[in-house]
Amino acid sequence: MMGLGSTIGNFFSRKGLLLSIAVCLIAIGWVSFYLRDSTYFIPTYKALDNFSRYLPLDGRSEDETTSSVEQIVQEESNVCPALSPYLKGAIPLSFDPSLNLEELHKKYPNVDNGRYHPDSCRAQQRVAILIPHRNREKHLLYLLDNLHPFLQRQQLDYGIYVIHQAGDEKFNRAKLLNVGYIEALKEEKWDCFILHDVDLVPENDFNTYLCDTEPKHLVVGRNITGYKLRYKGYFGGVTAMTTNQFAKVNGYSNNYWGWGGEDDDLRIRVTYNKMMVVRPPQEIARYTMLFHTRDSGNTENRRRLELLKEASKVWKTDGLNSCTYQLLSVEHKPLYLNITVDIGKAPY
Ligand code: UDH
Ligand code: MN
Repeated sequence: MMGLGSTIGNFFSRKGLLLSIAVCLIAIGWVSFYLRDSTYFIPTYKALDNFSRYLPLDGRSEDETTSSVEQIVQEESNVCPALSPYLKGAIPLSFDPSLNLEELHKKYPNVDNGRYHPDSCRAQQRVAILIPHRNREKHLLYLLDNLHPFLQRQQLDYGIYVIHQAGDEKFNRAKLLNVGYIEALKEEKWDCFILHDVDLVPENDFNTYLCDTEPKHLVVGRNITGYKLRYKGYFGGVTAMTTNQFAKVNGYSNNYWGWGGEDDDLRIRVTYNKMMVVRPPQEIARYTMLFHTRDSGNTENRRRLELLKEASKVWKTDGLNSCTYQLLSVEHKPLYLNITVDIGKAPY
């Protein structure tokens, strides 16, 4: 009897052990799947895919480059550090209601046509900041007033582009950003694009406006929502993608007219192309959102769920390669380059 009892006991304890192992494995799998998305990622800025800046042929003739290896070595060693020594962390932001563009220009005389690069070192990447815009002049002033010193403290080689939608048609944030990408690349060999809402002001300059090996989402928290991520897959507001990452996903869809969905669509494109979304730590990726109500030309897009369902099927033919528009003007303002564009009419 004793023998049978212990055999049964063994059987149950072995079964129990197997069961607990299985439960543990499921739990580990679940936790790691969850963490994969929400892992806060400290950037390395290594192994980036398109950093022409490092190539000796950049901007020079072949003769000049082959002539001086020493010169190249010297320039390579002068690359700006991943973390600039001028960073200050979270300092008070500046919102001066009496500010106008002229005064702002005087405040930042070192910016030329929206462009700046550090004198003392060679920036790691060339970064274009794209801001979709219509009828938010005050927000634009506030953003520029905070962004220029912020980017300069980060020792970035950058250019700011404002892509202005002409006319009164429904707003299309995503298509404007596609236009910005295409037009900016006609002007400069940018390595990295920051897709930036006009009303989000970064609070902490450790939130570096450089691209990473994976698409980077920079807005973990906003003041108005207690600095919590809006939802797990949120990819809107401010996003950093290398020139190649953005090209790989064919940019944004051009078909989201009105508010909502275009950022989720981009996120689907990113995951469909086997890339991951990374985010800086929560304490750093903090933004102040400038107050606004819903703009009249940007009513909620009720088609967005329908469009999102099709995203993984249509991304190859709807995006950068199908972005048609009429360029109305390109103005070199002192603190930014303004692109005014007719992007057509919403079909719904
Ligand atoms: N944008 C404009 N002009 C517009 C509409 C949008 O410049 O008329 C740009 C701007 O860069 C803006 C971005 O598109 O930051 C995103 O649009 P949004 O700021 O309207 O989107 P958000 O999700 O707000 O911040 C949605 C409506 C909020 C209603 C608040 C009521 N509680
Ligand atoms: Mn907003």
